[in-house]
Amino acid sequence: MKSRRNFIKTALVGSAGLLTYSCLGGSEHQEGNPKSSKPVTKPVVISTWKHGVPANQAAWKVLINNGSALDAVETGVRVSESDPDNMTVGLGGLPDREGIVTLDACIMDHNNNCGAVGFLQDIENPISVARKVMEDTPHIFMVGKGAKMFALQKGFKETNLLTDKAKKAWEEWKKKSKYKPIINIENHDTIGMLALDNSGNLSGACTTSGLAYKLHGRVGDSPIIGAGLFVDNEVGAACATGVGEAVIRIAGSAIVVELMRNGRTPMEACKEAVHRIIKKHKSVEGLQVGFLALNKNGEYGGYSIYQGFNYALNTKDKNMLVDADYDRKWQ
Ligand code: SD4
Repeated sequence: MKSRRNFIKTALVGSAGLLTYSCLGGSEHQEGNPKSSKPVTKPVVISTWKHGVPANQAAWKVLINNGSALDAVETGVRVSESDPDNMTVGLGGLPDREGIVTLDACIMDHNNNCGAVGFLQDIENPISVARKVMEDTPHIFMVGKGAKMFALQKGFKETNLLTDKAKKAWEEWKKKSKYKPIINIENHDTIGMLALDNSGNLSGACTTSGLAYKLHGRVGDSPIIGAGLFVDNEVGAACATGVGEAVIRIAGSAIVVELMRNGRTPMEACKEAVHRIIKKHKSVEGLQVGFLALNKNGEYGGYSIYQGFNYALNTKDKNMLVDADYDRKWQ
């Protein structure tokens, strides 16, 4: 929680889009969104939120060693999944209202191969289970007990994902049991990662513990191909973060990719998808959604309903946290 609060503070201070991130080796500063209009040098990796920074670093090592985008995104998001201090992904994720941590994840490669797991319990790295579903089964999406059984058969070990810190937060929440997600503070640190490798291939991964204190059994957009993540190697890739129900309603990530296919830049595509969400809801009060996109030329962009969404970016000459553009301020 503490690190997220710090992030909120940073995001607020950086309201004009100026953001400094000292851990980024070189403390780069970036004003606003570097809407790249020219192709950038391969490889490129982008991922949602500040925890994307260490995740990108792991992915980058794979990419600069000529590894595949697929290996890069899996390696990258595993960092967030295994970080007990990240309270919305993997180990240490906030539980549902019954106190049970349930995880959702999906992965997609440059050949439209994809794998996903939903409502998975007791397994620290759901993204790797999703990859096994993709590579070792004729299926795409496995959920619940079956997904866990499959993971155990594949050699994943059973882990208690509910850390003391998350348990305490849940016990505190139970006192009032009020279900009101607070935008940019709770519930919005899913990691979605998109990469373009040296061979020019795109892949993506998305993993989350979902909305904190959700109803037991609820699954959001993150493991749904076309909603939380979509990759089309001819065009580009996109992923989403925020309130999953809103993303699913417009097939968010698939729409972003289609908009890029029709000529939009990644940022324009994300913006248009966000506007579609706004249009389809009577009110978006308290409803945060952010999209991130990367096209075949290595151009990238992000856009969110509310201010505060940011993403980590690595290219050969950039290593930074970028404030995404947004439709409105949230305070
Ligand atoms: C969900 N989209 O389960 C996820 C939550 C999220 O950052 O993105 N958190 O709806």
